[in-house]
Amino acid sequence: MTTAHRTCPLCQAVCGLRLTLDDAGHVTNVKGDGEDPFSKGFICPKGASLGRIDEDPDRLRRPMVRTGEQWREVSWDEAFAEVERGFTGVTEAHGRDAVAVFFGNPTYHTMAGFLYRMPLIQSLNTRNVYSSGTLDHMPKHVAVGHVYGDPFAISVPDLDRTDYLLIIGANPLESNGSLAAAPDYPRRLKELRARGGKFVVVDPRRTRTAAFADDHLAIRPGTDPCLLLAIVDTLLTEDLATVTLDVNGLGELRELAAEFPAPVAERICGVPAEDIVRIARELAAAPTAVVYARIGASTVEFGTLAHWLVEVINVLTGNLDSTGGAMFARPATLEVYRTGQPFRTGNFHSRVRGLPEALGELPAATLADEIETPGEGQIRALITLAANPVLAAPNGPRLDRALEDLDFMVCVDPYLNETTKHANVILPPPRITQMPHYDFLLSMVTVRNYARYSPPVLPLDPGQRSEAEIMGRLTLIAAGAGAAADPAGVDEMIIGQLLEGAVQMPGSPVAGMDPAVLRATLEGDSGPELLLDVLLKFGGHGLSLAELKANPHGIDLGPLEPRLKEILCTASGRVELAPPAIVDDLARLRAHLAAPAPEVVLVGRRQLRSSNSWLHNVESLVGGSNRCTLRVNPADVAKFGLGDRAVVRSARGELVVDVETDDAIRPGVVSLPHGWGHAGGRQRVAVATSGVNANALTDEFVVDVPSGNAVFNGIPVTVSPYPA
Ligand SMILES: Nc1nc2c(c(=O)[nH]1)N[C@H]1C(S)=C(S)[C@@H](COP(=O)(O)OP(=O)(O)OC[C@H]3O[C@@H](n4cnc5c(=O)[nH]c(N)nc54)[C@H](O)[C@@H]3O)O[C@H]1N2
Ligand SMILES: Nc1nc2c(c(=O)[nH]1)N[C@H]1C(S)=C(S)[C@@H](COP(=O)(O)OP(=O)(O)OC[C@H]3O[C@@H](n4cnc5c(=O)[nH]c(N)nc54)[C@H](O)[C@@H]3O)O[C@H]1N2
Ligand code: SF4
Ligand SMILES: [Mo]
Repeated sequence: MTTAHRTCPLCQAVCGLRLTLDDAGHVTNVKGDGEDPFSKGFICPKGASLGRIDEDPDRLRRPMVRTGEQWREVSWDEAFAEVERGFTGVTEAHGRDAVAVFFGNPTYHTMAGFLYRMPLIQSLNTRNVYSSGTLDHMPKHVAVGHVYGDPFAISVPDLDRTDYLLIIGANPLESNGSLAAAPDYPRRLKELRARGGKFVVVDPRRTRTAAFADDHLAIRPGTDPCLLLAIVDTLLTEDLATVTLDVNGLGELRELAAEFPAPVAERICGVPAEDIVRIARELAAAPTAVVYARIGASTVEFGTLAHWLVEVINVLTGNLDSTGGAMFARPATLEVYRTGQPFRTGNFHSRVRGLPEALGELPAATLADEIETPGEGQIRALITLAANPVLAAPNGPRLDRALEDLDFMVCVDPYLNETTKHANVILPPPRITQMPHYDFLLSMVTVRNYARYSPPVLPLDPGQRSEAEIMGRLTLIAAGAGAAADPAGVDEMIIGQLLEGAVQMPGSPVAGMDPAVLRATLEGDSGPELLLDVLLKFGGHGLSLAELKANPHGIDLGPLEPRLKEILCTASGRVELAPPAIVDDLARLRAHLAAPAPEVVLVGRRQLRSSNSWLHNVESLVGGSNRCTLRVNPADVAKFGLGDRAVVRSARGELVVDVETDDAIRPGVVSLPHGWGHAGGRQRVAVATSGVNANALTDEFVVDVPSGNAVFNGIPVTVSPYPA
């Protein structure tokens, strides 16, 4: 029996886990790591199932190649040679833009997903870069990009010190938090209360988080910008604002907000005006307060407007970059993603729908258009890395058909599932316990500064390839270096670039030094470890890999501290409260509000034991409360005469669903979780679960225009009994 410690990679809470393994290397027990200074022993049912997830017999262990309907296992060399053939065939015949790449959610949780993303994109040299970013948080990047100049100026609620937390469209008691990494939300929210604080939830459903809150406003989906504008209007007309930062646009903001006083917002949002005014006054009066918004205010038609207004309110109440308010974490690794240049979108546009690029990506909502529409630049090949867009992207069934028509597809994924079944080659990464782990991206959004490195618990099997090597080889193939080139060359190239940048940076502690001398001081047993070492050494806390290895439970790096001055990079040097690129989108909101509101709208929900589309193959995580059902208010069940099942129709599709009566949901709103409807793959448990693909109802033609983000909440639908 051995004990190993590692960070759980399954969600954004970054919990430390303590694994017990038997002599054969099987995980026999998983507990929260009580010695982790951040998670202090917290664990959820997914973390507790890590062993079952890791040893799932349906996980692919060797590369797979498909001929027609037939799959066969092949050697790694054969697989990479096949990838090279497919890739060069397409680029030689149709050019670089004919190859698209799609980075899915788990790439935010793996070292390889962070370290090799840019090298792969650069060597692909295609405009067709897609990710789950445009299914999730692109509105946040675009909003903060325009307000602070830096699209990575992502603040988090200073959860452990705030006196007042307004949560908009997030359900951290089930999701365990998002873009605000905070293991054990329940404890942290209890502590907020215990110190005399208060928290309020805005959500069309009385979620577990809302039920636990002091106050719950059951808003009509998609209308948050109006509620937030009414809060801004109250703050400004009642003279409650305390702006402590240098800002532009206050006058314009006052005029814009005046269009949406609380009584107007009441009619649009279905939230009483006096509640809106009270919340505004409470936000202003609390010693410290913070507004925090997630999916329910992001994957909506006006997600960028909502996220802009969240920033505006945090600035107006004097809580941005201030203790107990919205603060920026200081990660331990070098923040390579910050360019210091003012942000803009639309550096290029998508070919078919003319949608603007954001952060170098095109919207996932237009991927099917780009595959199906003939002409110069049509996508003929696709590389997916940890992505299941058939279940995750709007109008998934259309993508399912479009993927069928590709000339070549390669997937880096442990499963043969709804998306990867279309691949010509599947390259499986190792098991979780065989991977090193460091949260490069999540440490940008921790509610306390914190660092933890987890070396692999188990070695690779003979001949197996690490995810870093897989991505390194894809990078080399795309660069034309061939399937046999040594991927260590990619690591050395990145290390060289980082060291070169560091010695050239004025004021850097290593300015003017010889990169080769610095290279010799780096330590690490693999490419990712060497890269982590260099990023730590030039990072904000001056750490090293050796120090992290000496502290296997993680290192607490202290409470968040103000740092907007370092991050702010607008052209004006001020916080832009009314950036034209965002304010212009209010015209679209006005036009939307002028049309009649639909009688019923669909929203999603996250489930404690799911992780988007990929944990439904583990028996302990499905069944019981974790089912794919349509939640309907009893008044609507009666109104539409529903029985156990119902037909839900939208502009894009229709589904027959199991109905669950739920008085916690607002009348006129129905909720269906995503990531279900498993079909056509080799995940035996998942395929046997009932459930439907919620994204058969979502509409790829409706997006949040400034960010191109997909819309999953507030979808107009009709609901009728089944059978009729
Ligand atoms: N257990 C579990 N945890 C997860 C995941 C998972 O699948 N399962 N997924 C992970 C991922 S990828 C992410 S991005 C995060 C997301 O983390 P969260 O955003 O906290 O998760 P959701 O449950 O999607 O919460 C969105 C809430 O918004 C509400 N809502 C819907 N429409 C509106 C609206 O128009 N306005 C308002 N105000 N609210 C609305 C929904 O009812 C829902 O309760 O969770 C992560 N964690
Ligand atoms: N209707 C609706 N749709 C939604 C949402 C919603 O709320 N409602 N939420 C959206 C959001 S926020 C997100 S983030 C997306 C998520 O959607 P995706 O980005 O597609 O992510 P997942 O469904 O989590 O899993 C993607 C794939 O990663 C594979 N995988 C798991 N671990 C690893 C690994 O270590 N390495 C590799 N290479 N692969 C791995 C899995 O087998 C799976 O095939 O869904 C979006 N879709
Ligand atoms: S809350 Fe998230 S990080 Fe923590 S154990 Fe559960 S899945 Fe893992
Ligand atoms: Mo997400």
